[in-house]
Formats: sequence, C-alpha cells, structure tokens
Amino acid sequence: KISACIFDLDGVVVDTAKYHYIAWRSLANELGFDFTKEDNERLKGVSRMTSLDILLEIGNVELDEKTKLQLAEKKNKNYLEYILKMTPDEILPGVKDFFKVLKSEGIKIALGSASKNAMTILKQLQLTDYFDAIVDGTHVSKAKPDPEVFLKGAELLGFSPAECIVFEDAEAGVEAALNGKMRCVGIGSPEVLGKANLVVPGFVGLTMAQLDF
Ligand code: G16
Ligand code: MG
Repeated sequence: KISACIFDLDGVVVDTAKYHYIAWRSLANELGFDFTKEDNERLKGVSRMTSLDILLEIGNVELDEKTKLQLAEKKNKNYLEYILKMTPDEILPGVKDFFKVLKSEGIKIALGSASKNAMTILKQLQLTDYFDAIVDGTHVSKAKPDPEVFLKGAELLGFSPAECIVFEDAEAGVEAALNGKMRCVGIGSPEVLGKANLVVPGFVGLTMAQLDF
C-alpha cells in the first residue's frame, strides 16, 4: 500500500543541474581549470560543500575552510541568478499530471531534497502548494545516501517508511531511499539507478499500476 510519495527536486521535478553546471564551471574557470559536463555528473544529489570539494579535487586545488565557504557562497549567488529566472514551463514533463493523480488518489506528497534553495525553486515553479511536507538541505545534517531527508519527510506526514515511495535521479538518492527501508523509483537510466525497484525515463505515461511492486 502507498500512502505517500517523496520526491527529490533537482533532476526529478526540474532540471536545475544545467544551472548548477554553469555556476560551478564559471567558478572552476576563475580558479584556472576546466569543469566538464561529465564532471558535473558527480555533483548530482550531493551537498553544496561536498560539491565544492569534488570540484577542487578535479582542479587539484587546495584551499582553507574560510575561502571554501566564500567560494560556495559566490557560486550560489551566480546559481540563484538563473533560478530566479525559472518559470513553471521548466517543470519536467508529466510531473504536474502525476501530482494531480496522486492527489485524486489521496496519496500525500513530500519533498526530500539536498538543496538549500528548494523553497525558492518550488516558488518559481509555482508548485509549493502541492506539497504536504517539505524537507530540504536546510533541515538535514546528513547527506544522501543517509536516509535522514526521506525519513524526516515520512515522519512529518505520519507514515512509516514501508508506506512511502521515493522518486530519485541520483544513485546516492536511490541508496538513501533503500537505506531508509523505502521503495524507490529511479528517474533516468537503469545503468545508473539499477538498485531502484523500478526505473523509468520520466513521468510521462507513468501509472499507479506500475507502482504496485
Ligand atoms: C541538489 C542537487 C545537487 C546540489 C544539492 C545542493 O539535490 O542534485 O547537485 O549540489 O542539491 O544544492 P544547493 O546548493 O542548492 O543547496 P537534490 O537532492 O534536490 O537532487
Ligand atoms: Mg536529484
């Protein structure tokens, strides 16, 4: 039985990875090295400071904590410029219709995102009101694959992990769901998300019957 669906944000509801990429690449270039689209894959689902650590490792750059915090802040300012221009047109195909189906079935909807900008993004997309509970990067201390973000979502809704299904696009996120004893639908490619109970390319055409696993 499904009582709640918990959604990751970046890569599931909206493709913010492209804006993260522009902002991280611009920071890398300033520091004197290149940052490829492939490199950017490693940052998906990972927290802001860990993302910076991975970026610096790629560029072979070592910095003190204070400088790192300043650079993360700088990247985020740049990223926010893109985020604040987003419109509801950028909601990924099928997401809104799927939310409507869940509502009509009485299934609760929660957000489980690593992003500290999640509230701003949901507002830009005019999706805030669809969510019965929101857990984001400002509420958790342990990053995915730790299940904290999803367990908090389930708890806020008042359901056990076994009553929830998580939707994730990142391997660390799929692992987080499974670590929390939740079922998981991977959004993306089976090669990356193979551990999920079901992997689909997106929400278009996804039916409730498919979630019966
Ligand atoms: C997202 C992205 C990550 C990003 C993280 C933190 O997580 O996938 O690439 O580094 O949020 O974002 P911010 O800098 O906005 O706090 P999720 O969990 O929504 O996929
Ligand atoms: Mg994601």
